Amino acid sequence: MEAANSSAMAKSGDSVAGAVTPERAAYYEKIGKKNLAPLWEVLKGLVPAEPRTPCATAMWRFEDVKNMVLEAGTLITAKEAERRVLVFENPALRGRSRITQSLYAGLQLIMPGEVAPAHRHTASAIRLVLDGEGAYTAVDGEKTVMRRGDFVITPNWAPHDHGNTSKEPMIWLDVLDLPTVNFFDAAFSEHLDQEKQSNTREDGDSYARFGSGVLPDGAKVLNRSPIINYPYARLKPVLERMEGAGEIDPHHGARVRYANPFNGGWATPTMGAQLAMMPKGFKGKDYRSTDGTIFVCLEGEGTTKVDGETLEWGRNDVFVVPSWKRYAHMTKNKSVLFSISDRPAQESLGIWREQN
Ligand code: 1HN
Repeated sequence: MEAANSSAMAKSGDSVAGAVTPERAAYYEKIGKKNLAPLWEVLKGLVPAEPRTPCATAMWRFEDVKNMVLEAGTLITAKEAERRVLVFENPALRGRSRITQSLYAGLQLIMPGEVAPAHRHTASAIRLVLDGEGAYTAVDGEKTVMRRGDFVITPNWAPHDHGNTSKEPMIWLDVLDLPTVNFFDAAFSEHLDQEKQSNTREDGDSYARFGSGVLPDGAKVLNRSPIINYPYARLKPVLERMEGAGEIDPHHGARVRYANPFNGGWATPTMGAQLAMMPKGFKGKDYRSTDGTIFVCLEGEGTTKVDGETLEWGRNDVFVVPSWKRYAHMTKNKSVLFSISDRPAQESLGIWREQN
């Protein structure tokens, strides 16, 4: 097998070694039987001169996906499904439950009165609320009611359950580092005895304690944010302030990072999220970085040019820009774009790069 793969790689132009002569082929066949393979036939593919992602640029319009996930609401309950989610599958990575090589993303629906039972897993999750208002998530004994635009964190191994006590369906984007955790073969999960966690902390406790410019004395320093919910209502005025003051990055607009208050770093060690406001008529400069990035339009309308392809986005549309593809945003109206990627993981490995 190894020998056959090596010759296929050679044909695709990854060989540094020239032709696979009959003598070499026979040799590859012989060593292949001992689970050995010649590095020189695959070296170029293993150490490309620059990133060559198999991931494709892709976009999902909320108008389409909303109706499809609502239809799932007539076919299966949240309890039966455990989580009723449509997975955003990168069109070039179908069947692998991922939107980029390292990240999973999906659209979750919870209908009025439903409960998504308590469980925990080693993958970290974030949620960005897109539609509806008033469902809650409970994380580690703290319940938080979610509103549109809220950014909610479920740290790794934290027990979590969701419920919808409102009268409307609630839809949010989930992003998890599942492909990353599974890549390391480090995944565990379990169900909790109680379907719904009992409250051990007051609602809003983590934001009050850690999101107010102080840190409680003696708080244990964590490598991820202790804040469960970063409410959009608190963040939008920050963007307005920056934009109003002209603090507008030529590529990204007026942008903030969802920060870990302990160290100013990213909210989770594997996934980093940002929120950017761009004025009407913004013409962003070209940018690229090694973190394939998921974008969500929270407000406004615009276009993003990715390697010559133009994506047109509006409210709640989701799109993905693969690693190292050049992109530039332009807006028709004042817009707010959420983005998330594996940048913290890459930074901790010292491999993240950007080019302005
Ligand atoms: C999960 O726990 C949630 O808690 C959503 O809402 C999506 C996808 C795979 C594995 C666990 C949730 C998930 C998930």
